Amino acid sequence: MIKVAGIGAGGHAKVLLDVLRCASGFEVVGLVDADPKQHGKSLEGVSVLGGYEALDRLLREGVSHAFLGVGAVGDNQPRAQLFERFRGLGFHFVKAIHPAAVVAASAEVGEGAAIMAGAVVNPGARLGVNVIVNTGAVVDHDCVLEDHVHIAPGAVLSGGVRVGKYGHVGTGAAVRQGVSLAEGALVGVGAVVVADVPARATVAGNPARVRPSR
Ligand code: JB2
Repeated sequence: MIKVAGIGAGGHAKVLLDVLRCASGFEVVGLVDADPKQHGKSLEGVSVLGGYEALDRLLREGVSHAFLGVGAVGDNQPRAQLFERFRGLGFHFVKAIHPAAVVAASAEVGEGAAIMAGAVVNPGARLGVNVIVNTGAVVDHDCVLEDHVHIAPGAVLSGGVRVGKYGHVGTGAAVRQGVSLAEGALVGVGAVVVADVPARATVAGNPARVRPSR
């Protein structure tokens, strides 16, 4: 059993706790949360031990694996900062892959990946570190998801799509084959993306068009 600490005690952490339980081989020993109101509570039967001081203590006690349970929908920079900070302190981020996800043998999956139930990652896909492929999302063959990308539930990326660092593809969106989303692009819920998206642009609609900058 690998002992694991969880960072965050909200909705995303709740799903990840179930993924790790179903995946087996992991024992989540506790959660930490920035919000003191969460301390002393429990989530899915796992205690919220405290804030970052609790994480330091776990590390000293030999718990050197973690998962990042902060989803931060639409802005992946906070997730990236947390990931880099705690990796810098010595934590290794586990790959949380639900047994009901399909991940091709030739797909590459980076440290800290979260691949939820019903997701499909097809052959030749390459996922960087701290990537989320959320419930029922499809990442087809030869897609490249750079570090800290989040593909939200039910989104579909056709073959050869590239999503730059920090990119977010919203729930139920569809992206045509071969399209590139540059760093920090945000695709709105249900958008149909048929052309490349510039860095840090927000696109929405069908066909997706660039919206005023964030
Ligand atoms: O820097 C942090 C930090 N920032 C927020 N450090 C730690 N340790 N905890 C942090 N948090 C905590 O994460 C908040 O205090 C809060 O308890 C939790 C976030 O919970 P929430 O349910 O608001 O969001 P989420 O990120 O778990 O889930 C969102 O993203 C998922 C992908 C939701 O929108 C979900 O519906 C979605 N599926």
